[in-house]
Amino acid sequence: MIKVVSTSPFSDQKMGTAGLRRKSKVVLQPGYVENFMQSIFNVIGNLQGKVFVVGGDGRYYNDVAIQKIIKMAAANGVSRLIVGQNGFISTPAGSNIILKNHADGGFILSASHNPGGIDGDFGIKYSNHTGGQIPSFVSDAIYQETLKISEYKICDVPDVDLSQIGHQELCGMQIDVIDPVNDYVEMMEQIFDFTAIKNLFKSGFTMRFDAMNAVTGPYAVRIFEEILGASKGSVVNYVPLPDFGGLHPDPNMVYAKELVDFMFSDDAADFGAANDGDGDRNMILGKSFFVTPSDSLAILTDNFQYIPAYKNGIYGVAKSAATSTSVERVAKAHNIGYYEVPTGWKYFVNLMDSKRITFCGEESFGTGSAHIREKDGIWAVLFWLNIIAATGKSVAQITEEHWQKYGRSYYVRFDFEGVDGTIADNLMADLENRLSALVNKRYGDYIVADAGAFVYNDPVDKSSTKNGLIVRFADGSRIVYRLSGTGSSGATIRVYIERYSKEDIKREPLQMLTELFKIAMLISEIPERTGKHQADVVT
Ligand code: G16
Repeated sequence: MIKVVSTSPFSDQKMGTAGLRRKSKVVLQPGYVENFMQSIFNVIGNLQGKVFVVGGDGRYYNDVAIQKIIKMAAANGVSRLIVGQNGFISTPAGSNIILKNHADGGFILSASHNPGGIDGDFGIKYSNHTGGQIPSFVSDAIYQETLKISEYKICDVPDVDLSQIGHQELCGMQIDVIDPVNDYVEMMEQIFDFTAIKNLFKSGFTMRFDAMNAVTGPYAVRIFEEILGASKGSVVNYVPLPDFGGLHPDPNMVYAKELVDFMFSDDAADFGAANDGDGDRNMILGKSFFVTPSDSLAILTDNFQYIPAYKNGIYGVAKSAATSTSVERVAKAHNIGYYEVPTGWKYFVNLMDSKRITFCGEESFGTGSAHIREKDGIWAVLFWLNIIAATGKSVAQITEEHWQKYGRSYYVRFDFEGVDGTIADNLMADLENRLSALVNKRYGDYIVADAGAFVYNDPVDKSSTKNGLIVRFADGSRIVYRLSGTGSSGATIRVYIERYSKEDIKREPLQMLTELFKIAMLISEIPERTGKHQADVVT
């Protein structure tokens, strides 16, 4: 039943920040998924005895791609696959299933926060036995393999029924279809004080969780409504749809508009939150109040003592270089380790495995801990609920008290989307060349203290990664420039701007950053080179 099919390479199967992401129509090309998967299997090598986890966020083509992967895994000699019922598994739940089952890795079919549907994006995230996504040297090897692949193996059998939980066999491979929500709920119950959160809801506390028609709907309904007692209807957009109901499942102030409008209205709930397509990102809101992901990481870290799983102490904390420096001040105050890594959750994995850090987070709406090796949207929401339950304070109170204690990093990210790839590459290369000459230069009130590329030397595997350019000013303000690695067409230039204030903590971020934005444009020549004077997305 094993068929060997001849194929020719695609030249564009290089993984980005988190796996392979392409337009759905690109992935639909005959052999596209097959070539990519066979390249992975070839790089892994001997698959006898190996166990993998497979699932996805339910987006368009999830159902087709998962059948291909199952049949190819069987043909390539994989011993066992653990598959989410109906092909669904969120990214954090997948990481947990890999770790819990000591699996050799897993495949989550998702383009994360990118829109889905035939005109949207599709993607494949590949994790190894750590439960985290593979390091760059492995993805580089896979890319090389995709460039020379000439055949793939597939079991020539009808589709597997993934609707029923249980065991089955395919071409000598065992398939276990599981309810992916169960294990995840069990893990959350072990981390947080569910009794305190139940009492919070009993006292009349209200929340709205927007699952954005994506994978976390069933997890959120089970946890927030059925177990913790949030009133029915607290979770909205909870049915995962192949095109996310036309939503752009990116939980930020722009794309989670429905939730943001509600939370800034007179009818707002006490607490609001959203997750993205595959459930690893989160956004936290209070009544007419938004918490930046950078502040959220700092606040969670500062309040670890309220959480049963962390109350006895935490290792250090890490953030991506582009994330604001809020958490650095918390790390100093608690005298714990502090690390800055390139953008990409995979860079946290070694730090977690070597017990250097417990918490980590990124400006891109990702927060998580060493309970798994991916960022975790629902975990972050539960963490906030647990702090609120323990302190009796609102989201705004908790955040404002944090600023009073530590000062505030005003922080905004500006995205310039759909830029021609060559223009973006040249812009970054030229900017890098110019940076050292900027040191000591004055721009209005700001003097450049230091400027250069961000280079990370991993303390565990000793690899070195260059990612983004940083301009630091004498007052601690920063401008970071990066090219996004998660888009599926054109280039996106991200400009992250931060300004710290110890006392002046209640101002409008955009107002506080007006001058720095002008400086950022001047230094980078973005308007002249791209024709864009304003960012397409501001978060
Ligand atoms: C992925 C990575 C994150 C990264 C984000 C943004 O998230 O896992 O570590 O911060 O992309 O990357 P970029 O700025 O390169 O677009 P996700 O949720 O998309 O898998």
